[in-house]
Amino acid sequence: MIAFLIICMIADPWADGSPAVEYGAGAGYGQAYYPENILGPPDPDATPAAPSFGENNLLTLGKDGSVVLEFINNSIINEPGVDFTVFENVMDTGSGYFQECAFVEVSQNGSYWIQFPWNPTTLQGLAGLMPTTGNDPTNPEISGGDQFDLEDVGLEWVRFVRLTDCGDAVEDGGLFDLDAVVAVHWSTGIQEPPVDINLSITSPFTSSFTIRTEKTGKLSCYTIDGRLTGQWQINGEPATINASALPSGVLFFTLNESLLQAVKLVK
Ligand SMILES: [Ca+2]
Ligand SMILES: [Ca+2]
Ligand SMILES: [Ca+2]
Ligand SMILES: [Ca+2]
Repeated sequence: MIAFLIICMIADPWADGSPAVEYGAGAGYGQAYYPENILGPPDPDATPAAPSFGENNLLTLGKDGSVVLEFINNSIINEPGVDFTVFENVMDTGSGYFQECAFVEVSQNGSYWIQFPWNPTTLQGLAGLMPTTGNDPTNPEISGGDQFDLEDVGLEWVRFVRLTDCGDAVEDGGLFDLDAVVAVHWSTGIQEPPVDINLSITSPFTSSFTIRTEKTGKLSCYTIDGRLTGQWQINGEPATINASALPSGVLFFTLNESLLQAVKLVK
């Protein structure tokens, strides 16, 4: 009971650590303040017309650069609606938003990642689209920022979020500057990953994926509504599997007792 109370006292909705960063071309801004400048709440002084700009609040990832945030004293959990929000220093110029975008992935164990699907026309599903309001960052109705629902990737909880600068994949304003990632729905219970880390599938994939495992068995693929869409015999060696017949979106794979998820992108 005492341990439970202590955990409740120290737990918070903010990201708690950053176990990995890879800078790309043009990075540098904010590195002297990393990781503190991307942990905790977003810049409380940010507004849409005057967004955050200090190096003590922002980290520029650089072209194709990436950073991992870890939630240590809390997990982000899936409840109805938005489960976490990413804050960048998006500016409302009066005639539109100045946007610098990043891909968003989530993970339960920090080694197996699922990317949020995104729309190349509207850019919905990326981070770096919506300004920070300066209001309560844990309330998605008033916080601004880019909001994500774990329902969209079929996960009930995650402890890691990875942001990757979109580089040349998206026509945006330039380089993504991360301010913060904040849990909206969260739990103090630290959950152990159910995924067997000796089994992995490349995600996202388009026409084929690679499965790596030391096990043998029947690999089955299901859609999010439970429809069986493919089966393959696995012999314990890394294998590239033709996935052109699989539908796009979130897919579930089972091999013996292990359950994995992966995302097939629209071709
Ligand atoms: Ca936390
Ligand atoms: Ca949700
Ligand atoms: Ca920016
Ligand atoms: Ca910050």
